[in-house]
Amino acid sequence: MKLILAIVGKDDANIVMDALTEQKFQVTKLATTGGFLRAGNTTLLTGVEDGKVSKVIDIISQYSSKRTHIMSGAMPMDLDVNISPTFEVTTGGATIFVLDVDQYEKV
Ligand code: 2BA
Repeated sequence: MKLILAIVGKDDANIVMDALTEQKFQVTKLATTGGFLRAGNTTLLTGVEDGKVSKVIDIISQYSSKRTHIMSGAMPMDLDVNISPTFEVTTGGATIFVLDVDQYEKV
């Protein structure tokens, strides 16, 4: 079994969850915050059999859009780049981690 941990944009979270639950995958939604932009995003947890991982990734990819954020002020980290009053950061579609699950119990 695998645990799929997907970080998606807040605006995409519900449609991704709907698509996963429609296909009978169980999902848990966590409200999270990105360390770079310090903006809210959503982390979805889905536990699935190994053979269904690619199906879940396909669904998440299909409903996660790329977004460009225009940020103003100083860069949030001390980066070796030209500083301008505004800068663009692109996020998404989704950042996906697939982890091995040693044990899965419902008691
Ligand atoms: P944030 O950390 O707020 O990052 C937002 C976007 O800023 C990233 O989009 C990336 O385009 C950019 N970015 C992040 N760190 C950067 C840096 N040091 N220098 C320049 N640009 C940087 P995504 O890659 O799509 O990531 C979206 C969110 O997914 C991230 O929000 C973070 O919450 C999570 N994430 C992405 N990769 C991760 C990782 N390896 N480990 C943990 N969380 C991750």
